[in-house]
Amino acid sequence: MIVKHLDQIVGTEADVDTAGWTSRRLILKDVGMGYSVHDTVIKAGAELDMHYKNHLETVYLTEGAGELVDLATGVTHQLRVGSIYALNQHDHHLLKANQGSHMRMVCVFNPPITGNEVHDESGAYALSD
Ligand code: 9YT
Repeated sequence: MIVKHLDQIVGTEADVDTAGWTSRRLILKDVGMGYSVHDTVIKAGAELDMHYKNHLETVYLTEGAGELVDLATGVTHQLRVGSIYALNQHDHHLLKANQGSHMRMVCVFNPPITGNEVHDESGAYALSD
């Protein structure tokens, strides 16, 4: 059994900070669950163009509000606390946190990420092997 607290992640190499987001990687590939789980904060006003070609991702919003644009269709979805989305088709998308409001989200990746991935120029994470 694995039991941890966010406090044990903050400030370690599993706490990854970028210009638009901070991701605290709680459960990673090394523990063998088959997925990774992250507590992620999208910074207020950030706009992120992402395309996880190598991963499936589900995201559950626990704080804040924003928008999710499906870049294949142009459809915009409003996000608020309790919204969940699943990128079941490796969907190319734009995630926007409202001005003045961060978004805090639980993110689950399949396959799991290893820990310190950041987006490449296409908005993807590389596969670990
Ligand atoms: C929702 C999303 O994809 N945000 C970017 C960071 C990523 N989810 C992560 O690694 O936690």
